[in-house]
Amino acid sequence: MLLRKSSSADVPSSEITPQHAYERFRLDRRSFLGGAAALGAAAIAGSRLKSILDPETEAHAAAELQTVPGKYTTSETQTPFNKATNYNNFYEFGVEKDQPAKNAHTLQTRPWTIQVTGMVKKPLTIDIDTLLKYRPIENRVYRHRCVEAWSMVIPWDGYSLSELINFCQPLPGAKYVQFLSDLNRKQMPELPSGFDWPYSEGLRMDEAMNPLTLLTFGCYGQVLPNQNGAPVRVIVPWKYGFKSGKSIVKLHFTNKEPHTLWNDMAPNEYGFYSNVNPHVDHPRWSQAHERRIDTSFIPRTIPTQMFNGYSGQVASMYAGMDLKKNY
Ligand SMILES: Nc1nc2c(c(=O)[nH]1)N[C@H]1C(S)=C(S)[C@@H](COP(=O)(O)O)O[C@H]1N2
Ligand SMILES: [Mo]
Repeated sequence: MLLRKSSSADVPSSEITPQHAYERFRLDRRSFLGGAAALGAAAIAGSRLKSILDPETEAHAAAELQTVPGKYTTSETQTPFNKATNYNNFYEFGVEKDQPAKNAHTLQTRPWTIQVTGMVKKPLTIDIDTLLKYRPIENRVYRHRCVEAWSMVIPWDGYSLSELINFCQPLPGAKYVQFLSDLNRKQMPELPSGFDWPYSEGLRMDEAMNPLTLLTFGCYGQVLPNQNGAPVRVIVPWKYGFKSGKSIVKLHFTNKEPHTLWNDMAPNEYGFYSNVNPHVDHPRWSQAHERRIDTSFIPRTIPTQMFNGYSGQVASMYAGMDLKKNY
């Protein structure tokens, strides 16, 4: 609806790109945010002018999201956009780190709906553009720690997943939520065999409701690049990156621990919890340190923090649990 491919007269045909559709979308978001609208008009004029003067900014400016500053933001040096969008795990588009950036352009992110099923009072199918407008989009800079012992610092844009969960009203018996990613073999010509697609992940209900858990639509103030999980993904910053499913099409509420792709593949290596924990090593490598991918030419090796540095927000959820057993 908002992202109609327009051939409207105000845009020269040479410039009809999805970016212009995004610009229209950005205007719509601004009207949703009401109070921010007045500020917005000047900003748009400014960014238009900038993109005319500097074609380099065009691609970036076009997919901008209107965001408000978020909580839980780290001030650590951010990973540059180019690194965060060219070094990815998104196996549906190839298993090498540089493949998603090359291949994920085939993913079509409109129209896109998210289904909410299982143990909820209000099962629903919701359009991505409705979801985008449901709450103001916050910018939150999170540490992002892959189980492969590298990490980034990424400014994500979204709102707490709890906002959507509250809307759906889980039944008292719902103890877990499963996240299913899109599976479209036509749009995923590199889909590797040997995996139980679609990608699936899950959280315990209290983890899903934790305010840190982010329903994520963008990064760096822009809509998510496809390789980062467009148009919507989950970010669970105190867990290893694989818990943060990309390109989500379904949330399923259940009373038992859902199956997850990596846990099915290698249960001794990838537990259901997968909290970042420097004291619990992966069977094949240490988790005590990580390679921080940021502005330095060669990634620095730094100590890994318990719960990726989010103990204050999450440790109480695991009180009394043996985290060596529940890895
Ligand atoms: N659908 C899907 N989601 C996924 C993955 C994947 O292969 N497919 N990889 C996971 C892993 S291992 C990590 S580390 C993060 C990477 O997110 P990023 O590429 O945006 O940094 O996405 C996670 N979500
Ligand atoms: Mo990962």
